[in-house]
Amino acid sequence: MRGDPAQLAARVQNRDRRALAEILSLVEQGQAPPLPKAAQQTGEPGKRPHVVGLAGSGGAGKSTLVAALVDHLRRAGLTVAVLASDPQSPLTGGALLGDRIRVRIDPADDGIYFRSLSTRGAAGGLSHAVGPARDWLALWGFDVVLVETVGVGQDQVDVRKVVDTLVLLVTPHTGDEVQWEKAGVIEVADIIAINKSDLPGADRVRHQLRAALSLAPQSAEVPIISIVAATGQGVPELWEAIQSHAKRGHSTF
Ligand SMILES: Nc1nc2c(ncn2[C@@H]2O[C@H](COP(=O)(O)OP(=O)(O)O)[C@@H](O)[C@H]2O)c(=O)[nH]1
Ligand SMILES: [Mg+2]
Repeated sequence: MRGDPAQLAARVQNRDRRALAEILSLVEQGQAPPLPKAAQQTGEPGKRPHVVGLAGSGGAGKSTLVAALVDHLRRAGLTVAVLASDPQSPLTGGALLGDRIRVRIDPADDGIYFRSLSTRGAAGGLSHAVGPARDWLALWGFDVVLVETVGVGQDQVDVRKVVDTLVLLVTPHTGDEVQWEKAGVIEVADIIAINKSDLPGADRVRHQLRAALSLAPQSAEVPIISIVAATGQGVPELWEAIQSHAKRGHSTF
């Protein structure tokens, strides 16, 4: 039966992409069944994916970073699912990313799954879908789940609750500085990535961020990593920082 949790679970476990698409449509509608008990028991314990949130203003380079991270992680032999609030898939390099991006992802690669979730303007947006989606993606056996969230503000704070590691993307020259503090955004970031570090102003932003972070005792140790998502520069270092964060056990669920 379509939508039957036990059958869906069996199919997802057998890595049936259509079953995964079906379950994520239910997630999108807020109607995802909980993972059946039997599926929970057969799932490998400890094989939970590392859920990484990528937050930042529109145009900060989140989709570009998704593509660069996926490329890096696939080379490392890790499987990756992407949940995005941006319908533009970074993996197929559509009009938005166009020719600018050097990283190319093989659309036929079975170790990648991309899904954009419409959030229907609900408060909390994508963050409400991540929790239910995570269990099903774990059942499939993904190593990493990347969550791309749009905008700055409350939604990011909510996303903090459903990801293991939250990376905040900032860029030089965006005038974001004021907003970070207003929205309380830097306080919820585990790692800050300064993207577009190929552009002037990256050092200035780094100093401003360091100064702002030093005011909050819990944020003084937050790593600031300079990256150029468009070329993949700094992406291995960013992944190192994400892994170190996970190893320190800063998991929220
Ligand atoms: N110069 C420069 N441009 C970048 C870099 N990363 C992304 N971009 C560009 O920034 C724009 C927005 O990127 P996108 O990934 O769509 O941002 P998103 O809205 O946060 O998902 C695109 O034109 C990208 O090509 C970078 O490292 N350097
Ligand atoms: Mg995007």
